[in-house]
Amino acid sequence: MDKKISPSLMCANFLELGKELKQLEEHGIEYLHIDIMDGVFVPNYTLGTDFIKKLHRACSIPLDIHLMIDRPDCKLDRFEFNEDDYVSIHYESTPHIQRTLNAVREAGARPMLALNPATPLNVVEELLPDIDAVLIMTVNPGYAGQKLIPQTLDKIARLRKMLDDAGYPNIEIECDGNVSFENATKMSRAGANIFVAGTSSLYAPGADLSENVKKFREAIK
Ligand code: S6P
Ligand code: MG
Repeated sequence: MDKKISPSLMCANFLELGKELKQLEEHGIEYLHIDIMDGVFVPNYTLGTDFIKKLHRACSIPLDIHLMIDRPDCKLDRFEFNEDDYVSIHYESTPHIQRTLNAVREAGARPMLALNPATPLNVVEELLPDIDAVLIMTVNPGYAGQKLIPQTLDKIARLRKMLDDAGYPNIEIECDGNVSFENATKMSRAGANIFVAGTSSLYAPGADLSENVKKFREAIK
């Protein structure tokens, strides 16, 4: 499966965002990861609905919208989605996960199921026809700059096998949290193919974004 990079825009330099987006487009970056937090599902606030609209107009890269919000089912209509955008829904964030994933599809986007580090993989089994991807959180959601939870590497490998064995080889696996260059190689080998790149790689302090994109591509080859 093609390996794809999804830079986490909450980690970008907002004072230089236009320039950074151009660089990402020139490098053929596949997705832009947009963290939406509501201070309830996770204890933090980040990006929002207007930012998504502006990105849709300013940039051709599809969005990978990570909803860390309570009851996304009641709030989907506040968001603008394009057909190539991914929208990830946390298993614990809504009482009827299957219905909410389908609501994402009906809203015109691609549904991704998000699993916290402690959420077991067996919840995926009943949702295979409803999803295009699974997001494996490799840290607990809420903050950039955390440390990898080591057992999530094996979780990626077990998920890839489960998807292939069940006849769903096209369901993608994204990983998010401390995807450093070194961890990205391990995640890629375990079977992930979309990588959220934040402060531990593309946006590491003092480093050059273009150089880091090249280094990241090498890491996930
Ligand atoms: C965390 C959020 C992530 C972070 C990303 C930061 O709740 O969902 O998308 O922005 O993990 O990357 P790093 O390399 O600082 O962990
Ligand atoms: Mg995220």
